[in-house]
Amino acid sequence: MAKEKILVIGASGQIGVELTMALRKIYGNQNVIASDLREQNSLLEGTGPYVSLDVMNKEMLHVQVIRQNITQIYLLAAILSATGEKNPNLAWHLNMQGLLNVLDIAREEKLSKVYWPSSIAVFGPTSPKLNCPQQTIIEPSTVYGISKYAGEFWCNYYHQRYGVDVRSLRYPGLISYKSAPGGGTTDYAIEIFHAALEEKKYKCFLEADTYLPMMYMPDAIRATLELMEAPSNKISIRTSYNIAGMSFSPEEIAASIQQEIPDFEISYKPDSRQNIANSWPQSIDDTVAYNDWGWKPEFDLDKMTKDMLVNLK
Ligand code: NAD
Ligand code: AKB
Repeated sequence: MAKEKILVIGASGQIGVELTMALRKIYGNQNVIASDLREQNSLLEGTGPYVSLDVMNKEMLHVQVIRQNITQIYLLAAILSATGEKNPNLAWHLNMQGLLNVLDIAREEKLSKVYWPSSIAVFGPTSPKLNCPQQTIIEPSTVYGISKYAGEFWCNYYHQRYGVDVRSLRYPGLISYKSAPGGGTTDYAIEIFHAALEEKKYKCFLEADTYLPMMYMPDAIRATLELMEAPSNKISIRTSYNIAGMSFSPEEIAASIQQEIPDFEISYKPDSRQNIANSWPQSIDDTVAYNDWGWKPEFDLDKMTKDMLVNLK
Protein backbone atom coordinates (compact mmCIF):
# COMPACT_ATOMS: atom_id res chain seq x y z
CA MET A 1 0.00 0.00 0.00
CA ALA A 2 1.38 3.46 -0.95
CA LYS A 3 2.13 5.59 2.08
CA GLU A 4 -0.91 7.73 2.81
CA LYS A 5 -0.90 11.03 4.68
CA ILE A 6 -4.39 12.06 5.71
CA LEU A 7 -5.84 15.47 6.60
CA VAL A 8 -9.10 15.44 8.59
CA ILE A 9 -10.89 18.80 8.40
CA GLY A 10 -13.46 19.35 11.17
CA ALA A 11 -11.62 16.83 13.38
CA SER A 12 -12.94 18.31 16.64
CA GLY A 13 -16.58 17.62 15.79
CA GLN A 14 -18.88 14.74 16.72
CA ILE A 15 -17.64 12.47 13.92
CA GLY A 16 -14.20 14.02 13.51
CA VAL A 17 -12.82 12.95 16.88
CA GLU A 18 -13.77 9.29 16.43
CA LEU A 19 -12.86 9.12 12.75
CA THR A 20 -9.46 10.68 13.42
CA MET A 21 -8.76 8.11 16.13
CA ALA A 22 -9.88 5.25 13.86
CA LEU A 23 -7.72 6.50 10.98
CA ARG A 24 -4.74 6.87 13.32
CA LYS A 25 -5.09 3.21 14.29
CA ILE A 26 -4.90 2.19 10.64
CA TYR A 27 -2.40 4.65 9.18
CA GLY A 28 -0.31 5.56 12.26
CA ASN A 29 -0.66 8.60 14.53
CA GLN A 30 1.81 10.80 12.69
CA ASN A 31 0.18 10.14 9.29
CA VAL A 32 -3.22 11.54 10.25
CA ILE A 33 -3.30 15.32 10.74
CA ALA A 34 -6.33 16.52 12.68
CA SER A 35 -7.47 20.05 11.80
CA ASP A 36 -10.33 22.29 12.84
CA LEU A 37 -11.31 25.91 13.30
CA ARG A 38 -11.11 25.17 17.02
CA GLU A 39 -7.63 25.58 18.51
CA GLN A 40 -7.43 22.19 20.26
CA ASN A 41 -9.49 19.21 21.32
CA SER A 42 -9.01 17.55 24.70
CA LEU A 43 -10.00 14.10 23.36
CA LEU A 44 -7.38 14.26 20.60
CA GLU A 45 -4.65 15.85 22.70
CA GLY A 46 -1.45 13.81 22.74
CA THR A 47 -2.68 11.34 20.11
CA GLY A 48 -1.07 12.93 17.03
CA PRO A 49 -0.63 16.14 15.04
CA TYR A 50 -3.33 18.85 15.29
CA VAL A 51 -3.43 22.11 13.34
CA SER A 52 -5.84 24.99 13.55
CA LEU A 53 -7.20 25.57 10.05
CA ASP A 54 -10.13 27.33 8.34
CA VAL A 55 -11.41 25.34 5.36
CA MET A 56 -12.66 28.63 3.87
CA ASN A 57 -9.08 29.88 3.60
CA LYS A 58 -8.16 28.04 0.41
CA GLU A 59 -4.59 29.35 0.24
CA MET A 60 -3.73 28.25 3.77
CA LEU A 61 -5.40 24.90 3.16
CA HIS A 62 -3.41 24.44 -0.05
CA VAL A 63 -0.17 25.31 1.75
CA GLN A 64 -0.92 22.72 4.46
CA VAL A 65 -1.67 20.04 1.87
CA ILE A 66 1.64 20.68 0.06
CA ARG A 67 3.73 21.19 3.19
CA GLN A 68 2.45 18.03 4.90
CA ASN A 69 2.51 15.88 1.71
CA ILE A 70 -1.19 15.13 2.15
CA THR A 71 -2.58 12.33 -0.06
CA GLN A 72 -6.16 12.08 1.28
CA ILE A 73 -8.64 14.56 2.78
CA TYR A 74 -11.65 13.76 4.98
CA LEU A 75 -13.82 16.89 4.98
CA LEU A 76 -16.19 17.01 7.97
CA ALA A 77 -16.51 20.76 8.58
CA ALA A 78 -20.14 21.79 8.01
CA ILE A 79 -23.14 23.49 9.58
CA LEU A 80 -25.91 21.01 10.36
CA SER A 81 -29.67 21.20 9.88
CA ALA A 82 -30.97 23.05 12.95
CA THR A 83 -28.10 25.58 13.11
CA GLY A 84 -28.35 26.00 9.33
CA GLU A 85 -31.98 27.16 9.57
CA LYS A 86 -30.86 29.88 12.00
CA ASN A 87 -28.19 31.14 9.61
CA PRO A 88 -28.92 29.95 6.05
CA ASN A 89 -26.28 32.14 4.34
CA LEU A 90 -23.49 30.94 6.58
CA ALA A 91 -24.57 27.30 6.19
CA TRP A 92 -24.67 27.55 2.39
CA HIS A 93 -21.36 29.39 2.26
CA LEU A 94 -19.41 26.99 4.52
CA ASN A 95 -21.00 23.78 3.24
CA MET A 96 -20.49 24.70 -0.44
CA GLN A 97 -17.27 26.71 -0.53
CA GLY A 98 -15.53 24.39 1.94
CA LEU A 99 -16.27 21.45 -0.35
CA LEU A 100 -15.27 23.28 -3.54
CA ASN A 101 -11.97 24.36 -1.95
CA VAL A 102 -11.17 20.75 -1.07
CA LEU A 103 -12.23 19.36 -4.46
CA ASP A 104 -10.12 21.96 -6.31
CA ILE A 105 -7.04 21.21 -4.22
CA ALA A 106 -7.62 17.46 -4.63
CA ARG A 107 -7.67 17.95 -8.41
CA GLU A 108 -4.60 20.20 -8.50
CA GLU A 109 -2.52 18.08 -6.14
CA LYS A 110 -3.80 14.76 -7.55
CA LEU A 111 -4.82 13.46 -4.11
CA SER A 112 -5.50 9.73 -4.03
CA LYS A 113 -8.92 10.02 -2.27
CA VAL A 114 -11.37 12.47 -0.73
CA TYR A 115 -14.16 11.69 1.73
CA TRP A 116 -17.11 14.03 2.23
CA PRO A 117 -20.34 13.07 4.02
CA SER A 118 -23.79 13.88 2.78
CA SER A 119 -26.93 13.26 4.85
CA ILE A 120 -30.45 11.85 4.81
CA ALA A 121 -31.30 15.59 4.89
CA VAL A 122 -31.06 15.59 1.07
CA PHE A 123 -34.52 14.00 1.09
CA GLY A 124 -37.53 16.26 1.39
CA PRO A 125 -41.28 16.07 1.97
CA THR A 126 -41.92 14.59 -1.49
CA SER A 127 -39.46 11.69 -1.03
CA PRO A 128 -40.87 8.30 0.04
CA LYS A 129 -41.20 8.09 3.83
CA LEU A 130 -40.47 4.38 4.22
CA ASN A 131 -37.37 2.61 2.87
CA CYS A 132 -36.45 5.69 0.90
CA PRO A 133 -34.47 4.44 -2.12
CA GLN A 134 -31.09 5.56 -3.45
CA GLN A 135 -32.63 7.20 -6.50
CA THR A 136 -35.97 8.89 -5.96
CA ILE A 137 -37.66 12.30 -5.82
CA ILE A 138 -35.23 14.56 -3.94
CA GLU A 139 -36.56 18.03 -3.09
CA PRO A 140 -34.92 19.12 0.19
CA SER A 141 -36.57 21.90 2.19
CA THR A 142 -33.70 22.92 4.52
CA VAL A 143 -30.64 24.92 3.52
CA TYR A 144 -28.55 22.09 4.95
CA GLY A 145 -30.30 19.56 2.70
CA ILE A 146 -29.97 21.82 -0.34
CA SER A 147 -26.24 22.25 0.32
CA LYS A 148 -25.76 18.49 0.73
CA TYR A 149 -27.64 17.68 -2.47
CA ALA A 150 -25.69 20.30 -4.45
CA GLY A 151 -22.48 18.98 -2.85
CA GLU A 152 -23.28 15.45 -4.01
CA PHE A 153 -23.44 16.67 -7.60
CA TRP A 154 -20.18 18.59 -7.25
CA CYS A 155 -18.52 15.38 -6.05
CA ASN A 156 -19.93 13.51 -9.03
CA TYR A 157 -18.78 16.31 -11.37
CA TYR A 158 -15.19 16.33 -10.06
CA HIS A 159 -15.09 12.55 -10.38
CA GLN A 160 -16.47 12.49 -13.95
CA ARG A 161 -14.59 15.50 -15.25
CA TYR A 162 -11.28 15.44 -13.38
CA GLY A 163 -11.05 11.87 -12.08
CA VAL A 164 -11.02 12.90 -8.39
CA ASP A 165 -11.71 9.75 -6.34
CA VAL A 166 -14.24 11.36 -4.01
CA ARG A 167 -16.56 9.09 -2.01
CA SER A 168 -19.57 9.88 0.13
CA LEU A 169 -22.22 8.47 2.47
CA ARG A 170 -25.63 9.89 3.32
CA TYR A 171 -25.34 9.44 7.08
CA PRO A 172 -28.53 9.09 9.13
CA GLY A 173 -28.65 10.84 12.53
CA LEU A 174 -25.54 9.71 14.40
CA ILE A 175 -25.55 8.76 18.07
CA SER A 176 -22.35 8.77 20.11
CA TYR A 177 -21.00 9.31 23.61
CA LYS A 178 -17.48 10.69 23.01
CA SER A 179 -17.89 14.07 21.34
CA ALA A 180 -20.94 16.36 21.59
CA PRO A 181 -23.28 16.76 18.59
CA GLY A 182 -23.07 19.94 16.52
CA GLY A 183 -26.58 21.37 16.06
CA GLY A 184 -28.67 18.78 14.22
CA THR A 185 -32.33 17.74 14.36
CA THR A 186 -31.39 14.22 15.48
CA ASP A 187 -29.40 15.51 18.50
CA TYR A 188 -32.30 14.61 20.83
CA ALA A 189 -31.26 10.97 20.55
CA ILE A 190 -27.95 11.85 22.25
CA GLU A 191 -29.29 14.41 24.76
CA ILE A 192 -31.79 11.82 26.00
CA PHE A 193 -29.03 9.49 27.26
CA HIS A 194 -27.26 12.27 29.17
CA ALA A 195 -30.57 13.41 30.69
CA ALA A 196 -31.58 9.84 31.60
CA LEU A 197 -28.37 9.35 33.58
CA GLU A 198 -28.21 12.82 35.12
CA GLU A 199 -31.86 13.69 35.84
CA LYS A 200 -33.91 10.60 34.98
CA LYS A 201 -36.17 12.78 32.85
CA TYR A 202 -36.02 14.42 29.40
CA LYS A 203 -38.13 16.99 27.58
CA CYS A 204 -37.95 16.05 23.89
CA PHE A 205 -38.06 18.70 21.15
CA LEU A 206 -39.70 16.23 18.73
CA GLU A 207 -43.12 14.56 19.02
CA ALA A 208 -43.39 11.06 20.49
CA ASP A 209 -44.02 9.31 17.16
CA THR A 210 -41.42 11.05 14.96
CA TYR A 211 -39.53 8.19 13.30
CA LEU A 212 -36.12 9.02 11.84
CA PRO A 213 -33.23 7.03 10.35
CA MET A 214 -30.41 6.74 12.92
CA MET A 215 -27.06 5.00 13.33
CA TYR A 216 -24.67 4.29 16.19
CA MET A 217 -21.24 5.89 15.72
CA PRO A 218 -19.22 2.63 15.60
CA ASP A 219 -21.32 1.56 12.60
CA ALA A 220 -20.85 4.98 10.95
CA ILE A 221 -17.07 4.88 11.40
CA ARG A 222 -16.91 1.33 10.04
CA ALA A 223 -19.09 2.26 7.05
CA THR A 224 -16.78 5.19 6.28
CA LEU A 225 -13.63 3.06 6.45
CA GLU A 226 -15.21 0.25 4.41
CA LEU A 227 -16.33 2.67 1.71
CA MET A 228 -12.90 4.30 1.55
CA GLU A 229 -11.10 0.95 1.41
CA ALA A 230 -13.37 -0.54 -1.30
CA PRO A 231 -11.77 -0.99 -4.73
CA SER A 232 -12.68 1.84 -7.08
CA ASN A 233 -14.49 -0.49 -9.48
CA LYS A 234 -16.97 -1.37 -6.68
CA ILE A 235 -18.07 2.26 -6.31
CA SER A 236 -21.05 2.75 -8.62
CA ILE A 237 -22.41 5.83 -6.80
CA ARG A 238 -20.33 8.99 -7.09
CA THR A 239 -22.96 11.30 -5.63
CA SER A 240 -23.52 9.69 -2.19
CA TYR A 241 -24.62 6.28 -0.89
CA ASN A 242 -27.75 5.69 1.20
CA ILE A 243 -26.77 3.78 4.35
CA ALA A 244 -29.14 2.58 7.05
CA GLY A 245 -28.64 1.59 10.67
CA MET A 246 -31.92 1.66 12.56
CA SER A 247 -35.12 3.68 12.68
CA PHE A 248 -36.94 4.70 15.86
CA SER A 249 -39.13 7.39 17.44
CA PRO A 250 -38.60 9.32 20.70
CA GLU A 251 -41.12 7.07 22.51
CA GLU A 252 -39.28 3.97 21.32
CA ILE A 253 -35.84 5.16 22.43
CA ALA A 254 -37.39 6.19 25.77
CA ALA A 255 -38.82 2.67 26.16
CA SER A 256 -35.42 1.18 25.35
CA ILE A 257 -33.80 3.37 28.03
CA GLN A 258 -36.56 2.42 30.53
CA GLN A 259 -35.49 -1.23 30.20
CA GLU A 260 -32.19 -0.14 31.82
CA ILE A 261 -33.45 2.82 33.94
CA PRO A 262 -37.07 1.96 34.86
CA ASP A 263 -37.89 5.33 36.49
CA PHE A 264 -36.78 7.40 33.45
CA GLU A 265 -39.53 9.73 32.21
CA ILE A 266 -39.95 11.51 28.88
CA SER A 267 -42.19 14.49 28.01
CA TYR A 268 -42.63 16.31 24.71
CA LYS A 269 -42.39 19.96 23.69
CA PRO A 270 -41.86 20.10 19.93
CA ASP A 271 -40.09 23.17 18.51
CA SER A 272 -39.06 24.32 15.02
CA ARG A 273 -36.94 21.19 14.59
CA GLN A 274 -40.19 19.20 14.28
CA ASN A 275 -40.75 20.68 10.79
CA ILE A 276 -37.28 19.59 9.72
CA ALA A 277 -37.83 16.07 11.06
CA ASN A 278 -41.23 15.87 9.33
CA SER A 279 -39.58 16.63 5.99
CA TRP A 280 -37.20 13.64 6.22
CA PRO A 281 -37.85 9.95 5.53
CA GLN A 282 -38.50 7.58 8.42
CA SER A 283 -36.29 4.81 7.08
CA ILE A 284 -33.72 4.29 4.33
CA ASP A 285 -33.12 1.58 1.72
CA ASP A 286 -29.39 0.90 1.51
CA THR A 287 -29.45 -2.02 -0.95
CA VAL A 288 -26.98 -0.35 -3.32
CA ALA A 289 -24.35 0.08 -0.56
CA TYR A 290 -24.89 -3.58 0.42
CA ASN A 291 -24.55 -4.79 -3.18
CA ASP A 292 -21.54 -2.60 -4.06
CA TRP A 293 -19.30 -2.91 -1.01
CA GLY A 294 -21.16 -5.16 1.44
CA TRP A 295 -22.55 -2.60 3.92
CA LYS A 296 -24.34 -4.13 6.95
CA PRO A 297 -25.03 -2.38 10.29
CA GLU A 298 -24.30 -4.19 13.58
CA PHE A 299 -26.22 -2.12 16.13
CA ASP A 300 -29.98 -2.10 16.72
CA LEU A 301 -31.75 0.18 19.20
CA ASP A 302 -31.43 -1.98 22.34
CA LYS A 303 -27.81 -2.95 21.67
CA MET A 304 -26.94 0.73 21.19
CA THR A 305 -28.84 1.81 24.32
CA LYS A 306 -26.94 -0.66 26.52
CA ASP A 307 -23.59 0.43 25.04
CA MET A 308 -24.38 4.16 25.34
CA LEU A 309 -25.41 3.86 29.00
CA VAL A 310 -22.42 1.73 29.99
CA ASN A 311 -19.99 4.14 28.33
CA LEU A 312 -21.65 7.34 29.56
CA LYS A 313 -21.68 6.05 33.15
P1 NAD B 1 -19.90 18.90 14.04
O1 NAD B 1 -20.65 20.18 13.97
O2 NAD B 1 -19.91 18.13 15.30
O3 NAD B 1 -18.38 19.14 13.65
C1 NAD B 1 -17.99 20.00 12.60
C2 NAD B 1 -16.61 20.52 12.93
O4 NAD B 1 -16.21 21.42 11.88
C3 NAD B 1 -16.56 21.33 14.24
O5 NAD B 1 -15.55 20.85 15.09
C4 NAD B 1 -16.25 22.76 13.79
O6 NAD B 1 -15.43 23.48 14.68
C5 NAD B 1 -15.54 22.50 12.47
N1 NAD B 1 -15.60 23.65 11.57
C6 NAD B 1 -16.63 24.51 11.39
N2 NAD B 1 -16.30 25.47 10.50
C7 NAD B 1 -15.03 25.18 10.10
C8 NAD B 1 -14.14 25.81 9.20
N3 NAD B 1 -14.49 26.92 8.55
N4 NAD B 1 -12.92 25.25 9.02
C9 NAD B 1 -12.54 24.14 9.71
N5 NAD B 1 -13.36 23.51 10.59
C10 NAD B 1 -14.58 24.04 10.78
O7 NAD B 1 -20.41 18.00 12.83
P2 NAD B 1 -20.45 16.41 12.73
O8 NAD B 1 -21.70 15.94 13.33
O9 NAD B 1 -19.17 15.84 13.18
O10 NAD B 1 -20.61 16.24 11.15
C11 NAD B 1 -19.51 16.05 10.29
C12 NAD B 1 -20.05 15.89 8.87
O11 NAD B 1 -20.95 14.78 8.82
C13 NAD B 1 -20.83 17.11 8.35
O12 NAD B 1 -20.61 17.23 6.97
C14 NAD B 1 -22.27 16.69 8.59
O13 NAD B 1 -23.14 17.33 7.70
C15 NAD B 1 -22.20 15.21 8.31
N6 NAD B 1 -23.31 14.49 8.93
C16 NAD B 1 -23.40 14.39 10.29
C17 NAD B 1 -24.46 13.70 10.87
C18 NAD B 1 -24.60 13.58 12.35
O14 NAD B 1 -25.62 13.06 12.82
N7 NAD B 1 -23.61 14.00 13.14
C19 NAD B 1 -25.43 13.12 10.04
C20 NAD B 1 -25.34 13.27 8.67
C21 NAD B 1 -24.25 13.93 8.12
C1 AKB C 1 -28.88 16.68 11.50
O1 AKB C 1 -29.82 16.35 12.26
O2 AKB C 1 -28.78 17.79 10.96
C2 AKB C 1 -27.83 15.64 11.21
C3 AKB C 1 -28.13 14.94 9.92
C4 AKB C 1 -29.14 13.87 9.89
O3 AKB C 1 -27.57 15.27 8.93
N1 AKB C 1 -27.74 14.74 12.31
